[in-house]
Amino acid sequence: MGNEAVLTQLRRLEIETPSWGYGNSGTRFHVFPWPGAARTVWERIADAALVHELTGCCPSVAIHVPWDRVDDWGELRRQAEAQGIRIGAVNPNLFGEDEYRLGSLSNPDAAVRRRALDHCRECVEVAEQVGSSIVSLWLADGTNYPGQDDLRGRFRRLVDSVEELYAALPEGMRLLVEYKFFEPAFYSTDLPDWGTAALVCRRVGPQAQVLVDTGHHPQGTNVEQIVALLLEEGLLGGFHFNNRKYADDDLIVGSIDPFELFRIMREIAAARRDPATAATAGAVAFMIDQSHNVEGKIDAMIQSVMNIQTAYAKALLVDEKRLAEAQLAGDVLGGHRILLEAFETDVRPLLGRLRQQLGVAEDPVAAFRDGGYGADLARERGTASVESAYEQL
Ligand code: RM4
Ligand code: MN
Ligand code: MN
Repeated sequence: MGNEAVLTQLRRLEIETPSWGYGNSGTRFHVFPWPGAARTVWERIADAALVHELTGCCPSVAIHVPWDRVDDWGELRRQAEAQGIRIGAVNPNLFGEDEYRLGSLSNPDAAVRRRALDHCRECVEVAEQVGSSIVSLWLADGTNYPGQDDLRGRFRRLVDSVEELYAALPEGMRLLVEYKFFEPAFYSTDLPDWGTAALVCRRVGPQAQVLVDTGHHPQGTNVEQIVALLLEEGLLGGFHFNNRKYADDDLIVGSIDPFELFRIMREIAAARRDPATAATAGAVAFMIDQSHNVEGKIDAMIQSVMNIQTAYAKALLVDEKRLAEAQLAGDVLGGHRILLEAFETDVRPLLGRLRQQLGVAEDPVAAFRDGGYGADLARERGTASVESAYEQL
């Protein structure tokens, strides 16, 4: 693909940032408060709007309920829109209540399952009110010990619950089902992998698709192959981008393994060109799910956005025609080198042009850092003490 065509594709890339990435977060050991970090949902929306202003490519913000609960969802929508962004995926929270000790949608107790389901249905209504078309489901459900619960029984309860939730989806709204291999459950997790998530989606219907959180796989997993297979099956709904070294680290996207990010984005780029997968690939939601423990929030988010753009630019530069020829000819190293050629291309000049076209600075992180935003926010908001469970995550 030539540079102009690459620019056209890059201009279409929209990345959603998470409200929960703007507040203070930490580990179970400590939460280090960051001066000026957002304290309320209104401040989180404002920070997401600032990221959009500086990058030109983050027009929506995901919310988590009840962390971002407000009395008037219409007002939240208006506030976001007044600042140039919209509300994106609505994430029900099925792990923050005492009653979820043994799970939410697959809890052995029918009354708990019902309340979890009611909360999910409430999130569908919230999505309608804020003008969003995605409800994103991640479950902490699982068990800690062999024998704690019946594994087939848990799956059956889960599917029954998701079926009921699916029935509440209005036309055009998607349910994205996210998996994670462990944590907080340590022996079994009810949605541990893409295969299980895909099975659940297939059981309920086409408005349900899988969400791939890049940090939710065991060491060494070939994430781009998962992406390729889900695309091929029409089942890839979206991403939660972040990076990991050991577990669900939620580090800056592309910070540990930019080559993996490139390989993932290349599957997207290739699938968008293939008529068999173009529709699925074109509807994939690119979302960031990140939390910052020792670094600032806003510039880290912007860095993630830039790293995704970099990886996508390189992915678009892959010479797919020559690659297909090398593959057909059985030229193993030749095919590999075609990928490397794209990965090693310096795309900074191209991204500079993209940002010129988007009307933002060539280096949005530097624009944030040099623009005095951090100091202004710190002055305005102070250094928040860590006062809620949300900030302990
Ligand atoms: C989970 C998962 C979810 C996110 C929560 C906060 O590990 O990644 O997507 O909403 O963390
Ligand atoms: Mn996630
Ligand atoms: Mn996670």
